[in-house]
Amino acid sequence: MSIPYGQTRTRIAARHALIAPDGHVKSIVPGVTGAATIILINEAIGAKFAQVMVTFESGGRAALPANDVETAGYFATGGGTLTIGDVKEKVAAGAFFFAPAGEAWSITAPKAGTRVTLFQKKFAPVAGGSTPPPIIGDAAKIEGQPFLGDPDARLQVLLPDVPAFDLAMNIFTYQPGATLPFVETHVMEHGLLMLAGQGVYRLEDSWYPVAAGDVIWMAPFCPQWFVAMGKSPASYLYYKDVNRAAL
Ligand code: UGY
Ligand code: MN
Repeated sequence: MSIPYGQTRTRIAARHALIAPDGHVKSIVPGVTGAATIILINEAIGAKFAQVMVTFESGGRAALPANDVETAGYFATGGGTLTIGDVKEKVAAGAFFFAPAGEAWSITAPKAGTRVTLFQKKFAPVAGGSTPPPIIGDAAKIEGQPFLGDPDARLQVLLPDVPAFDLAMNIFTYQPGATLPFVETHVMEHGLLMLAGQGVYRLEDSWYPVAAGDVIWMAPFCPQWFVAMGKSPASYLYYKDVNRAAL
């Protein structure tokens, strides 16, 4: 669908944002070469994490150093070689990974057009707590569970939901007509990428038509609700900060 001249569906509000693909502008990011890198969400918008989309050319690579930042990633298309510390695997579309703070990681030999979404945050250690391990997995092998009892709204929890992890990365898939069961308002922040289908997202007091490729930022306490619409299931990948003390 072509966008009328001088218009966009993108909306940047104080406590939420809808970022439509027509407005993307590339950034040069140290460690990433041979790729189009779009910083979609970060501290500049008011978030406490970053959401970055990297689309590789053949011969591209991403090699990020060990520091206090942890990264969760998802391969929407393509594939390549993923290395986290001394763990190395060939991965394909649907692969996900977690690179803990303190581990260098890289994506090398990507197929041309490989698109990876990265969620990054500074790890919040807990005194006496353990540190999360590196993870490489395949979303196709993670069964979607009915969300609050609804078999038409299924949640795949990609990373272990244990106290060592201070972030979650999930995939939510809705049959047409399925909804979030109520308007959620919670302390956790979200970054979201629509992977497939379409629907309407409520963010605070605005309702937005959304479709595959759209990105959403929800600040803490942003009231949120979704209904899937159209003739095929809608699904989205999302980030959430979890498992840490209130103060
Ligand atoms: O995990 C969540 O908070 C999820 N139910 N939120 C959302 O899909 N907007
Ligand atoms: Mn939520």
